[in-house]
Amino acid sequence: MRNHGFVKVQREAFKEALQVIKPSLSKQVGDLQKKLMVTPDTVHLKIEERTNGNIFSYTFIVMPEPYNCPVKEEITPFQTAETPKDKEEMRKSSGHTFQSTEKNVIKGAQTETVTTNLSNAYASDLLPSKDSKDLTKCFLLQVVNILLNYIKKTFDVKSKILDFHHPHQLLEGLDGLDLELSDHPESLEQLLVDCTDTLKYGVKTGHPRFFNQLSSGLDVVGLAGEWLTATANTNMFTYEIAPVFTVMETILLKKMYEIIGWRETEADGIFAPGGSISNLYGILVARYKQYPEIKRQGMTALPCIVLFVSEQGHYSVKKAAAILGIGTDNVIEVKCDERGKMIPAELEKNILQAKTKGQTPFCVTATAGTTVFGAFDPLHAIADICETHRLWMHVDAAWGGGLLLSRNHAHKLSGIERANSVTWNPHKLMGVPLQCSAILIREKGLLEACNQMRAGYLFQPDKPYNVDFDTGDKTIQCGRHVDIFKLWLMWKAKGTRGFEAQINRYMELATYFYKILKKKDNFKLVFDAEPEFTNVCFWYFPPRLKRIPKGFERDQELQKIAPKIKAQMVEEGTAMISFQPCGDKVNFFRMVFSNPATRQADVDYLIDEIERLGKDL
Ligand code: ABU
Repeated sequence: MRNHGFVKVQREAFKEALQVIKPSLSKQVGDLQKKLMVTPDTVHLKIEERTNGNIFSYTFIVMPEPYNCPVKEEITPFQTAETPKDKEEMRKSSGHTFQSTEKNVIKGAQTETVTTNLSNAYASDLLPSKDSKDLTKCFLLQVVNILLNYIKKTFDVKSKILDFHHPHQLLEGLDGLDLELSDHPESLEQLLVDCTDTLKYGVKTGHPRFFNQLSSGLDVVGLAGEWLTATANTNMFTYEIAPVFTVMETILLKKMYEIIGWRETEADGIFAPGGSISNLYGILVARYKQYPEIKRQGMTALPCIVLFVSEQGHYSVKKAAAILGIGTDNVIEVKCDERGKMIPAELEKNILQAKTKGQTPFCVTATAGTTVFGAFDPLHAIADICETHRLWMHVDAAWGGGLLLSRNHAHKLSGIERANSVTWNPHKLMGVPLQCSAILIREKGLLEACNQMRAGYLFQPDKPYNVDFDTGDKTIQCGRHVDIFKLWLMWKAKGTRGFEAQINRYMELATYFYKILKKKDNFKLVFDAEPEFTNVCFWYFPPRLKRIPKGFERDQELQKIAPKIKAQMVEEGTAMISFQPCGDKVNFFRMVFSNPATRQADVDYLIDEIERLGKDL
């Protein structure tokens, strides 16, 4: 019999478990051998009875927060298997022993408490297996219960963001969590334990004090959308198999063109797997527009083409150049001002220099919301230069695109309407569950012309519907995940104004944070001016460092401060914030607001926490 990491249980926990088990059974419990496994989310009680050489085992999963719907309880004795071979034999001979009745549901004062036995049931006993509706329901409700407990903890500011372990510890296996795969099936009970433990050792990215990434938060409606999407389990390449989702995509793309300021009849787009791939699309289409022969003849047909991005632009632009055979040497980095914005005069200078060298400029990638500083490039000035030199203008608004929904702040992206293509990730500022990223192209037809391969088995022109909705041949993929439904559902739930309110609040929090730091003499802002976006970059100076004069020696020490504070923060699981060096600036923290659960009190907490962890460094 597999040991799931049972622990000796505390008296209180055992009593708690017994309370939810049938009273008649709990009377007998004293005569039996008992084992309890307690995880933060469940209490597993395993009882073994040895009679005439047979071992009977009863396993109960007692959920502390039971789901509120009728599920069955079944306690079915079964002979335990000692080895994987026994287990397989037993499985073959018994079929599933789970039998359900509507009786014996134990009701607490407020909610219904459910126990069920899944230790002897397997995935093959679930639907579509015959007579398995009840078991399937029971299993899935248990999963939902595990997820609900996790969601509740996520929003509980007192719960740890993570229970940090090193990779080798996860590889070796932790108490109750064994990541190795076996040749034999595990019970549904074990799968539930695995689900619980997977979440236990993960990171709660929706926790109010998770500030580590641009994408954070846990939107419950978005989550519901993701569940539905997984249930539908279809593919976006044709209307034929994703009729509702492909039409939803068209509707959302239209909304995004309108928000950017494009006419729907002209524009085109697709949802892609992340901002980097969306940027890849922008550059791919830019090159195709200028050199359609690339599709058949490849790079040998082209001159030495070059593109431009600011030194604060996203690294995916270089990645795209490498993938597309352009080469990273042919990505020219344009200097930024002290706020991290591309300097238009530098762009112009770089374009002229490239031409003098015999290179052929074809594209400029401007950034609306840089990853570290949250800077917005001056889009009108860049558009003017692109027009003068006939260059494709791509705007990477993966991070900043959401700001277009705020009437107070949309002006920071003024000029985006002049772009030829735009990357916009609703999974960042808009808080849509990962992943959800769009590439939007101002000229209709280019995406398809560039990527179309006309696979006869998918894109038959003689289908009984408007095949314009078979969007799959516009993409560089074949199979495409449905990323649209969660965004559509969230938009329904919030309305455009709901997104706006959420985003305005992030901006207010960023200003609040900035103002506090400005008053504190042990913190120093990387930029003195008010934040333009939700990024606020800063250093923390422990008292010891304040005594060292500004210069190389102090920088060497300062470089170590943010990593040390972060490591301790992660170890204790109290908060998460990212840090990085940038150019000549040694490691500094990047605070960022995109988490709807964050309140002012969490911002205050973070400052206190950095001081607590850093004061003696
Ligand atoms: N550019 C991808 C996201 C980076 C971040 O979350 O910090």
